[in-house]
Amino acid sequence: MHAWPASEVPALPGQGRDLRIHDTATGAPVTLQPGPVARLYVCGITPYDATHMGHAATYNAFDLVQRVWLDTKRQVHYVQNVTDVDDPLLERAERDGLDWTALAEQETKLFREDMTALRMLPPRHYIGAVEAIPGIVPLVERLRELGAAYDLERDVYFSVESDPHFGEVSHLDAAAMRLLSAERGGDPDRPGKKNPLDPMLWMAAREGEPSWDGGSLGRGRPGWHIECVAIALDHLGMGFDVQGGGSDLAFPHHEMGASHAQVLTGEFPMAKAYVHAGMVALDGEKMSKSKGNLVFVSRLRRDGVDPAAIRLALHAHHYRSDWEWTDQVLRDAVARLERWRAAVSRPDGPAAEDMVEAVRAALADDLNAPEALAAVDRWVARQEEAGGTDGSAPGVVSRTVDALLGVAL
Ligand code: 5CA
Ligand code: ZN
Repeated sequence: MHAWPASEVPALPGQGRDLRIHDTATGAPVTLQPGPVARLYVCGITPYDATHMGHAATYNAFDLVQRVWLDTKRQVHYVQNVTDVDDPLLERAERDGLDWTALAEQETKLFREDMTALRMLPPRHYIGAVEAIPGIVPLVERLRELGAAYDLERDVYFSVESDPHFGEVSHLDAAAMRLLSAERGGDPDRPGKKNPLDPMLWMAAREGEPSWDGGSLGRGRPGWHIECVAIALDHLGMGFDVQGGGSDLAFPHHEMGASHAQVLTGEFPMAKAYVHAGMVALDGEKMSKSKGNLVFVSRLRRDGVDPAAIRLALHAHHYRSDWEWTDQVLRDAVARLERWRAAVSRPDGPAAEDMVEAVRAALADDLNAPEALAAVDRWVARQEEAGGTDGSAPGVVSRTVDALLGVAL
């Protein structure tokens, strides 16, 4: 599928810094030193509803990852999927009397518009689950040959015990895994499984549901984790730099994906860092399509909110924290945007080199966007109080905010 258009990323004076980022698997920060091409996989949406602020916050975190890398003059090879066939999508289409493909297409289109408005850098490869099926089938067949997969009725399951590293992404105990597996698309209580946690790789065709030719697997559709693995291995290969998503994906999704990939290739690890964004809540509960407590990016845009203010609202929270969306968060961001725009629209100002370095340092240190905002705020305050004579400073500030924070002033 096609992605969305890229906005320009201006080059900045001086030297970018290597990204140090918290890795869920080691529970510690790691300094990533990608080659000339950094490799990033971020899990995409399941397109059955519009982009909400939780999605936007997660994609914002990984947009910052790219911007820090681009500032070090690396290229970024970024891959994202669209889970355009899965239970929740089929269920929503059924509930609303819609054709599931039309629903997926419509919501993916809106996601692209939202991402473009927010100036999120697009993936180089944007791949739907459906288009990935021809690549998924041989992987499942291979796992079967390796004895890492087994059939149950006509479905095919992955055996978590086939990966000696299983559990090393999320570090949860068996009881917690079982609970999360039941909550997040697994079926731990299905009789006949070797281990209750074993996830489905291939679901045999069900009456009234879409299915595809699966070669020796028979007709059916892919499981969720193998979808992302097939796409990541196809476009990035093993040992890529960052596997990203919200914290609700650490288990089972990223744990299972890592195990699939590690067993398939015999290599370890799948990714050098597993990076997870915190959950955005509304009225005290995680924003989620299934609960319906949502603030949509498109709704705010329709109400006339400047997408740049939405970005600033996202940056005001550290990506790893769980936080609550409120009207005040947005009001603060709107006010900040206005002040920043006024400050950079003057023809000169106080020198900005320190600010560039402070923004760089903040982002390179586990994407500390709130600290980056504070550094810009300090320059803006100096501009408001005393001004300055440096004719290049306003331009340097606006290019820094554009290149590193994705905000066009
Ligand atoms: N298609 C799968 C990934 S392969 C999926 O999880 N789709 S999703 O539409 O449910 O979520 C898309 C991304 O948004 C995921 O990274 C998820 O972790 C993140 N996300 C979902 N809800 C929130 C939330 N309330 N706060 C922060 N991030 C969220
Ligand atoms: Zn995924």
